[in-house]
Amino acid sequence: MVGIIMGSESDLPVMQAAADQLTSFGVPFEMTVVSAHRTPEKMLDYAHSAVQRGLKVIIAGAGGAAHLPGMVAAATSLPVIGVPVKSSNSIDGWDSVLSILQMPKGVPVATVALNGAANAGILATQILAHSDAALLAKLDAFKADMRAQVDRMAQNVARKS
Ligand code: RP5
Repeated sequence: MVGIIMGSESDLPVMQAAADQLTSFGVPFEMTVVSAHRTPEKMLDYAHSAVQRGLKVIIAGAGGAAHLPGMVAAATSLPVIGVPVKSSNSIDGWDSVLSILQMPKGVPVATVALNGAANAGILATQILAHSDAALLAKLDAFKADMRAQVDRMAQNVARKS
């Protein structure tokens, strides 16, 4: 239901977190490498065939001059979540953040934090959950877990002070 694409295999250590998050919610996904600059035709084929292949959301990660998320968003009407990757060819990550974030009006990319692939997995699940009550319940449980973690941290801090 979710397509995870990245500009290079070198993005995998970051992008794996999106896959892990989807796995934890039981959301089916596919994951592959598609490069906007090195395989532009493959990128367009991927975007154009996404709906027929049953995808509902695309997560796209890339580093440096990161055109993959924006160009995929230009070629499909599915929601695209962009993950800026701090890659070896990145100056400091801002290049990737800004090239994914600053899309022109009409072609949005829901941009998460630098290397924030886990949030991309959560956001994709939230998009799918609006029409899936079981998935919404899993997200509610996930948020309850986070609340419990913070409660435990508060108790630890109170004990130490
Ligand atoms: C981008 O260039 C990729 O998304 C990756 O983040 C970066 C470096 O790619 P490699 O040189 O490691 O293939 O297109």
